Amino acid sequence: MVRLLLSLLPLTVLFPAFFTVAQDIGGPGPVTQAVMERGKLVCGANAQLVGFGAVNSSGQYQGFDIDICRAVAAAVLGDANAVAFRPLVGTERQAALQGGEIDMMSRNTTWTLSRDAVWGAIFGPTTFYDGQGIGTRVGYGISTIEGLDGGSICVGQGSTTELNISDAVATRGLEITVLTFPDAFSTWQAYLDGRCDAWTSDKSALLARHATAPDPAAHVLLDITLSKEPLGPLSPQSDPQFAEIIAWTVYGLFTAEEHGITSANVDDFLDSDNPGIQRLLGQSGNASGSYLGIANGFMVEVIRQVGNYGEIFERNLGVPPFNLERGINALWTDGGLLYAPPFR
Ligand SMILES: N[C@@H](CCC(=O)N[C@@H](CS)C(=O)NCC(=O)O)C(=O)O
Repeated sequence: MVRLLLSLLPLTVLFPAFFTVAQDIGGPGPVTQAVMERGKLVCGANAQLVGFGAVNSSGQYQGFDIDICRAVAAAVLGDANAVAFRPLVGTERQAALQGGEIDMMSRNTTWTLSRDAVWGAIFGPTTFYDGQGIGTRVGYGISTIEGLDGGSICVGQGSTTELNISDAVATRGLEITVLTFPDAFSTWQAYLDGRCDAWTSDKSALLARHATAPDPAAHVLLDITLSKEPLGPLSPQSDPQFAEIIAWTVYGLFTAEEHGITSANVDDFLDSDNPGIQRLLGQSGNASGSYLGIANGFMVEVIRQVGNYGEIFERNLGVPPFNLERGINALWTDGGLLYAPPFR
């Protein structure tokens, strides 16, 4: 063995780049393999939340979470359009993941202990740091959660939201009737129909719904955050290698923004002499995707076809009618929480 290694030594000296690239993690896991054979990624998505995941007027899925699915398809298959979206309401998520109906999910889904353990999920990096809020009509004159005492609040079933609002009401000793609905659309509709004095969800969802309401200025968020809601992609525990691909695709989106690499200028960076950029893009013999069993330059296709994190955020959420601020979803270098480990 030692003799064999010694005899290989001159080769590693002569061709270090080859040996770096060849150190991959082995064959693809079962989910990656299925995606590759099918030539399509099946991504569980929201079809009802404009800005994050919704079907647009031309019948295409569009939104921040949708672009995360597309980025993973570009990473694994080299084609951001090779995605079949599977619409999921909140209560369908666990079964879709456990039944193998989807390869991954990117659908305003909060990372929690029980979802890790009971759903059998591996959560990827958080793509949107959120918190639960309460929305109400300006005309109702309610400005605090205590102002809802004796009233009612609408909430969607099968969500962290449903659990958090019960805690928030109980710990404050309030008498608020919590009305639950099977999906996001019926929850919002019930509130609009005046069946509840307020409604509660992730703040991003409240803002997105208010912004696209017939009368956006008629709705307001109370100045309260009831919980932490780290939203991000997830995949089945059966394939940790696929989970690594999702994780490093998201980290690659953060890192591309850090370096100022965009869909418009990525080609200018292919011969960059910055070693960090070479590693991100898998250029100059540096290993990148080969560690994950996918194309070494996977991030080139991801950035070229989908853009960096900042582009994804701005295109879907930074524009009217949402005009969302980056807030804590800024890069760590700008005082936010987005921080990727090194591509090395
Ligand atoms: N992030 C939360 C909530 C996700 C969610 O989809 N909530 C639905 C109810 S099931 C909702 O009402 N969303 C607001 C909307 O889409 O307007 C979770 O993972 O449970």
